[in-house]
Amino acid sequence: MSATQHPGKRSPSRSRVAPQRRLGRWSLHCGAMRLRRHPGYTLVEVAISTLIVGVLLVAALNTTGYATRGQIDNKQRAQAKLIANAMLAEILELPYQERTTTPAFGPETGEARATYDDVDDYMLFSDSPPVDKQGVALAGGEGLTRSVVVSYVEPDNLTATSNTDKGIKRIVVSVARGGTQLVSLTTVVVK
Ligand SMILES: [Ca+2]
Repeated sequence: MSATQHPGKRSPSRSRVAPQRRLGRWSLHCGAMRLRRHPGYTLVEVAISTLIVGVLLVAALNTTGYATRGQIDNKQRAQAKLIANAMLAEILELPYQERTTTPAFGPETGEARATYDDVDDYMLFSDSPPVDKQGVALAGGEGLTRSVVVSYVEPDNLTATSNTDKGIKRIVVSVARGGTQLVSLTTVVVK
């Protein structure tokens, strides 16, 4: 201590150094605490980590499964739509009704698909697996069932069926797999 320093006061150099030393001791202390508290991973920590990783892995696999299933569903629906459209195109090539004075609703006597010649001949038609008019199986149709419903409908409400011919027929073509409908297409034809 120099002669000019007050006995009760710390020197400026000590006051500047002290905080650093305190910080140093604190850091070492904290480091020592960490070493004491975490000498390594405990069994509990390992178990929890394993559980978390397991849960995340299951979630990731589930997400992948859903995505794959979604892709398969989309592919099946796209194929079903093609097959339904093929039937609609086949029906829409034909006239509104049989060219007789007393047309029947549904196939006339002796008609089969190869000789269907008007729209309502397809009433309640169904094929499984779907085939074309010549009987050739359609690609991707394995396990699918295609069905057709033809109805008279009200001119001012196309969703309402009519018991009599009012000049409009509704055609619905559906494709299902195992009883589950994949696609349903609807159109109307006018007399
Ligand atoms: Ca006919």
